[in-house]
Amino acid sequence: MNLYFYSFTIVIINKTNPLIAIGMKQIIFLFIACVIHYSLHAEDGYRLWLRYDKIDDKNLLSQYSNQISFVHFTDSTPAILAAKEELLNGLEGLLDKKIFFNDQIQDGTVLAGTIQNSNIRSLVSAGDINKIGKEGFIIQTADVNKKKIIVIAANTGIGVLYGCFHFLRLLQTHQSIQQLSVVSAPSIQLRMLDHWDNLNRTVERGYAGISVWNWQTLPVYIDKRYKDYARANASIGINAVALNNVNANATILTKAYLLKVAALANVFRPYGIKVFLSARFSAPMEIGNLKTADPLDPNVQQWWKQKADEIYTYIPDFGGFLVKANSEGQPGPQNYNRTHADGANMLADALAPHNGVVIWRAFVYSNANDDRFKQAYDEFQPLDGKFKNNVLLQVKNGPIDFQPREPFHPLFGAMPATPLMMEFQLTQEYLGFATHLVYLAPLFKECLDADTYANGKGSTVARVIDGSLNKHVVTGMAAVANIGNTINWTGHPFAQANWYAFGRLAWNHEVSSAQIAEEWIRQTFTNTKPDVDTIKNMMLASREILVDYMTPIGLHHIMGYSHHYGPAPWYNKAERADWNPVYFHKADSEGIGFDRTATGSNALGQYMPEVRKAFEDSNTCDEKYLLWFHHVSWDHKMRSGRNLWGELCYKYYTGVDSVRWMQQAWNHIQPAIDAERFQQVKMLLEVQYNEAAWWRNACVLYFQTFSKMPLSKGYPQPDHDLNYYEQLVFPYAPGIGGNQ
Ligand code: GCV
Repeated sequence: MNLYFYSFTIVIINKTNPLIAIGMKQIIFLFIACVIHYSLHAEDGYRLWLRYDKIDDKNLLSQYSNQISFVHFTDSTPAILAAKEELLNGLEGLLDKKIFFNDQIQDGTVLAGTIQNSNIRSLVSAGDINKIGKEGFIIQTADVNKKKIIVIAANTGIGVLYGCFHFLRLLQTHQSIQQLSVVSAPSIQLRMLDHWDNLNRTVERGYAGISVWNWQTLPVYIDKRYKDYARANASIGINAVALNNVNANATILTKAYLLKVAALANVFRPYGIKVFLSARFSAPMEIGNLKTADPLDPNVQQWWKQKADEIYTYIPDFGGFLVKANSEGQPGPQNYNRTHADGANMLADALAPHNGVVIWRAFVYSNANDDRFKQAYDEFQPLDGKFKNNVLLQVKNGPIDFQPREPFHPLFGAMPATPLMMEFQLTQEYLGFATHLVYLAPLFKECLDADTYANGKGSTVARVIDGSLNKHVVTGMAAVANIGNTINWTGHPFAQANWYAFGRLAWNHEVSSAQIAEEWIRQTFTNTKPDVDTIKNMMLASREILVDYMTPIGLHHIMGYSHHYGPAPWYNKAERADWNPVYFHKADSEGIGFDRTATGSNALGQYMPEVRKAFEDSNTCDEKYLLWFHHVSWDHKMRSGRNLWGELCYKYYTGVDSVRWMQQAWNHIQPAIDAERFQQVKMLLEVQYNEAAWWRNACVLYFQTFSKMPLSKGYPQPDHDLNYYEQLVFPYAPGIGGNQ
């Protein structure tokens, strides 16, 4: 349309004044060239990290091109066909040339297939084959009759698919492929996204549009997004997905919806992704006409068995149920004076004949306890060993609720006879929604690398959940998805990095945050080293920056009530005390923080002695966690030499200044970034800056009413008084909330 419009304009100008027209013509052509240039380079972010544009480094391109001309796949199972399509598209895009299928092995062949093929088997070592299990892969260079080839081998079609994605990643990130010897296998079995998507397409705590699942048009209409979603997940090894919100609606278990679920499962299957459903515990009453959902009632048990049998007729590889029970108003076994184990085991029995699993959530808390921190441990730890062996207990990374910083959950390491599954959150419920640039890999790693000391030093959380500490065979890591139907899937272009990082860490929790960031940047934005470094530095610093301007020194849960938008440390009107920010920070004229030592709630007593020891003394406790565990006086001396009040202000002000630094860094690399995403991120950083300043101003003014101390010299006074911040209301706050 643009082109048509401008050529039409030229004709008019030429007719009216030929002299002006020559100069004008040039200007207009220049303009058109710019329009074309812009539209060619416009990036809406839809392709995520799977961008297969021509490699812009000429030498590298010719090296790769010399090494790759043909692909040869040995099988044609659905997974292999998916691998073939991806590899072909990827190679043709990256190398900007036609790639041919070839049955003969020639120089420049990429030979991909399972070890059932004798050619493949003869090229890889038995030792490597044993290491890779069902989903791993081998990529290596080989000489076959003097022909130089690249082999992608696996025990299964899914392994081959993962290998192809890995191989493409090597090219996308400009790695050498001259001497390849990659042997890779996942360290965790279930690598899962949990969608908090409702059947009406709202997404609880979702900030990236409405749900990608269009229940109305399923099962007939298969949106292109479903396949692209599966491709993206497979590219990072995600192999399981819970489609619906854990605050579940039983309707998902009716036949009409199960057929829709089956249609999605059919799209995901070639990509190695199993479908799970969040099951509402009271479903037998709501859609089964039973009078009870008591897990020990034979009719209830029978109902779930029949329901499971029915599901498997539509979805033969159905993964199982994810359950939130007796938490935030959801029904559960405790409604009938039964335990979580009674509830989980009933569902486990129904799924066992089909090899399905139950993922039972440990996110429970109550107002009755003196400290919400302790509830999950108190309820679940005594049940260790009482669950059937197809039950996993899904535990949030920290004891409260996905805060910007939490100590690791005390259940990790405390239930050796039960497989514990990690639950992270990608959707940034407490970390600035999809508006703030926050790279979450450092948060995930902080938890995974924490030492529980359960079996002595080195008993990290990662080793609890990968099963190696207690020899569990069923293992899992889940994350609450940050995906919606917005064009770039996640709202903030950088939020894609969190989806990516989660998948990569679930595959291999030993990879560093920096390496994952670098891979993602190279695939998503640029391969130019200084620009990669600039973006990487921003990403690696971003989480700490957010902690500084939101909840420094161990503050937590001081955000707006219910919608969780912005600061509200003053809030004390919730119907339950443990939903009030004041419950968590406990600021008074003496000081601030939650005493969780033996003189307080003694939540610290839930950790092993070594961990307890590291936290229990306010003078030696890592200051990042100080106010998590101690009520500290305003003039408590910090390691910096400042008193606590001074340090709190320092953190809030530094956090906001650091967002300015991120803005400058981003502006600096403008030439390296396509116009569309550059502008998007630039605008979002400005919103982030404003919101960071809002957090700082509101928190500093509020806490000052207790400390009664002045701001240090040089810190600008907040723009408004405390009353202004307290009166702000947000009818537009996004992310349909839960109940608190
Ligand atoms: C799905 C927090 C969130 C709720 C969420 C809950 C959970 O409380 O605010 O929206 O509900 O966690 O994890 O179950």
